[in-house]
Amino acid sequence: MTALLSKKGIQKLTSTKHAAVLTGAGISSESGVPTFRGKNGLWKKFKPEELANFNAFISNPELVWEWYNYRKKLISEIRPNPGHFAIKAFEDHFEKFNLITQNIDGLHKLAGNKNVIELHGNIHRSYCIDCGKVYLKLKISKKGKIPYCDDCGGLIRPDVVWFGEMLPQKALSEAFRAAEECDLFFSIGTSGIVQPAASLPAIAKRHGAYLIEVNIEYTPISAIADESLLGKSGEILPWIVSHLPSGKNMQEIT
Ligand code: BV8
Ligand code: ZN
Repeated sequence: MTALLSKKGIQKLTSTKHAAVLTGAGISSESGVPTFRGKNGLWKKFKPEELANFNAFISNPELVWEWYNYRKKLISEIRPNPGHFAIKAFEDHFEKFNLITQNIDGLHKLAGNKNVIELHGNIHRSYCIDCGKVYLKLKISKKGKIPYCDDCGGLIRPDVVWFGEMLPQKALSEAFRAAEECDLFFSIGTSGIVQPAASLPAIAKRHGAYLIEVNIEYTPISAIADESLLGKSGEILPWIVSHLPSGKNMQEIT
């Protein structure tokens, strides 16, 4: 593979003490998780306003649970890909490292990353909308069936952030802090559309970080990135790992 990063980019890999990464659905696409806006994206079949918002859930919990159960089942059958394992190698390499994800699939933790800032929640967690009881091992309910709380009978929902809902305060402030303090920020596999997550690369850049984007196409982030590496994260990230001073190759880390 030809050199992907510029000399300055390679130099940054060596000199950086504090790196931060923002991932979106693109990093999981090579594991088989459909993205939201890609050609066979989730939003093609469904509309976010119909599914990923609280009113949609209250008016049609069966449909929304059908959608999340479909995604939960799909995610339960897949594995992290080399892109996820490369980010685990980032965490091992950099003195200070923050991983911020918009994804709810839990694949970063499965790949071994210890600290994952989940901006939009986690599909493997649910909670009762009345008493707040958390359910970690909720079974996939039969089509048309919806789960109710065994403590109070309230409706159970996926523990994910829907459009129009606030992001978890702790996760959001950790993400903003990481973007403000890091020396090197990677934006990986995200279309850079959904706020406030999409503002993190610009915040990092404004605070002096070197901004590297990895995506199969240009996005609004490309306009401010120091380097936009066009290609699959499952190929580009292992290349970057092999150019870290610790220079592991992928066999050692998958
Ligand atoms: C909120 C969880 C306060 C659920 C999701 C300005 C400020 C604040 C809010 C807003 C604002 N303007 C508008 C809003 C409202 C809204 C918003 O941003 N709307 C957008 C559509 C304009 N934001 C919110 O509602 C947020 N809440 O801010 O609360 C508030 C409240 C009310 C009013 C104002 C403020 C909550 C947003 C969270 C929504 N939840 N997910 C679930 O998953 O079911 S969003 C979901 O979509 C993802 O989590 C992710 O964040 C987002 C999609 O993005 P991506 O991950 O980027 O995926 P996408 O498919 O778009 O792109 C994939 C990319 O990968 C592509 O670029 C592709 O080229 C690339 N790719 C594909 N394959 C590969 C690859 N790259 C590399 N390698 C590959 N192999
Ligand atoms: Zn309850």
